[in-house]
Amino acid sequence: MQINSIEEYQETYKLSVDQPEQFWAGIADNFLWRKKWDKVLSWNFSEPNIKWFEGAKLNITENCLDRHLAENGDKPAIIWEPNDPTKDSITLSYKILHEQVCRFANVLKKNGVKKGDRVCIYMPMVPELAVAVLACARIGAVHSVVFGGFSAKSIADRINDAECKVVITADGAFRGNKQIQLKEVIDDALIGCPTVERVIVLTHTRTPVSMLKGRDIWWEDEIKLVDTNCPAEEMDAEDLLFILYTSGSTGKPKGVVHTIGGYMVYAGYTFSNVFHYQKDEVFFCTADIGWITGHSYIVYGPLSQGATTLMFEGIPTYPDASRMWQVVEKHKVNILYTAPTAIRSLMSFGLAPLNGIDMSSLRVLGSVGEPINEEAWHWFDENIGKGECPIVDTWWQTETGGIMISPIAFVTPTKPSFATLPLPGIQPILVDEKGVEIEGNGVNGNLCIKFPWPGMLRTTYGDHERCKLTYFSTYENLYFTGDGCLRDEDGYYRITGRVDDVINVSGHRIGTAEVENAINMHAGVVESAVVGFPHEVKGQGIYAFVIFPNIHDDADLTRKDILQTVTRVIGAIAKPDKILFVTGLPKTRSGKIMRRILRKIAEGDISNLGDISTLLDPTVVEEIIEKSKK
Ligand code: 6R9
Repeated sequence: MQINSIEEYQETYKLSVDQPEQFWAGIADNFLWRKKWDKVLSWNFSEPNIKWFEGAKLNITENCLDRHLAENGDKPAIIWEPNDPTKDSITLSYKILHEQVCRFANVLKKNGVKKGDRVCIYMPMVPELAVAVLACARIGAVHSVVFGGFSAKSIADRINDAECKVVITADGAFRGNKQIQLKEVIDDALIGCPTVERVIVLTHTRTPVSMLKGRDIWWEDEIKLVDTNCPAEEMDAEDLLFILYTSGSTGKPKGVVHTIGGYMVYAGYTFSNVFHYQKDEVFFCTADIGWITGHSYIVYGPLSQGATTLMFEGIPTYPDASRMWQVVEKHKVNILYTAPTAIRSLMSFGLAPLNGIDMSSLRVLGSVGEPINEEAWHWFDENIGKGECPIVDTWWQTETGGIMISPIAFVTPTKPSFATLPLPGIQPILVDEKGVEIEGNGVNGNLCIKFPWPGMLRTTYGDHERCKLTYFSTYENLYFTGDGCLRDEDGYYRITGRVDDVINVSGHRIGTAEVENAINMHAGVVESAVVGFPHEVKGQGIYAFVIFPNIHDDADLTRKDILQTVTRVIGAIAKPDKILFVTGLPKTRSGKIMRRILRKIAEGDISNLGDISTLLDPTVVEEIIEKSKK
């Protein structure tokens, strides 16, 4: 299923558009099915109702584990590199990983988890996280992984939305020189989560934790009570595999739902092709499994292809700025898939951290999560790839399940900051505000997709209407991505960023409304408006304009207090970089905040604020500008 030349790409692309069902059936044939499908695809984007490989039966863990055992049982499936470089790394062969997954799946069963039940996973980046994810899939439970940086309240909201029965966590997590008390956060979260019956706790940091009788049990104790024999549950292709929450332009995060068959085919196909993965190579994706990139390209994509996937617990700058490169050297990484924010942050340390490090094993480099600026692209290319490794700038989303627009390594000629061309099966179109297609090249528009692909979301958990409204109602019969996009003279795509009220901070999506809600919960705050602004390392930073009439004495302390509240409500990742206290916000006569103006001010571009005559009170703009200069 690998494409090896640009001609082959063009032929494959044509087939995938002319005969999508035939094309995807051919790709799906490379996977293990207990029973093949009756129908490849049925769909409409109006409800939406999307079904791939209907009637097929499978278990994704048989694709990720069992099918590799005969020939590759001893091959490393997961290599784990700990936060602390003086500690040993761990390698799990396919055989061992299979055993651990089966064993832990039996633990879940013993604790009452059944097919279809939802399980929340809040864990550090340790091999047991992958084991927990796969164990859920083994028995047909639906996992909902929550990133370790979210607050108790965010976790509680997610647990309640999905009505999770079990939580899997650890005592704590190491992140650089910090420790995160995961179990404590879970304890706080569970005060308001009536559906949770069990909490399974892995020992990792050995920090003291409270264990509630009748609810909390230790991972290490439980696995001793079960054996490693756990036949995989037979699942329908359209059964739920997982829920992953993501921010949108409205207040509450949505539970994006992916189903088993289509997601598996899409994650596996895109992994194999985009990175041109070769047998025995080591693939290193630096994302956290708490995000979609980790789901698709640490766990499911690589394992479905029998690849060796490297899991890194730490951060690129701990104990120093050479750490990521040392990990590449130590494990002879062949493919490195990381984020522009990491590149920019490491770039700022200059070339010294690269001294004496042998990264000649590298063959392919990848970027994901946000637009990569040309400077970072060239730095990555010259200093890490030595001009010899193709860079695949992969555009995709939580909702798309896998990479959508991207070069194929060694096939597609790259161009800095361009995601280049759609993968086979992906039909992008650009539309104007009214939804009219913008044809031809050298044009800008809102990026939509006009035909289904197997990895696409099926619904938003518990609220199908929301899925319809968010993605399928802006433009009729199109999936709307929320991104703006340029198609240049060569027909190459460059993603220009979100066109909705979502800020992309270090590759993480944060809804402005979510941050505003959190700020507004702070005592004394009357109102707030949040926008993004260009940030050297993070890509975008968060700028908050806050009305707080009675700051008694210390405005700086009040700022810090507000940051505390945001950390409590959402998590540290949503903390504003700047807070400006103002007495009014620019509003239209109908009461809508004009973010366009605030965005300009946050960017420091006040020369051209556009038409402000429709404002209720244009003088507030002057006040904000004056204050922003201080
Ligand atoms: C995979 C992932 C999705 C949003 C997406 C877009 C931005 C992702 C990008 C990119 C430019 C790239 N984005 N990859 N922008 N170039 N290569 O990141 O999923 O967390 O859901 O974010 O990220 O704005 O809409 P997710």
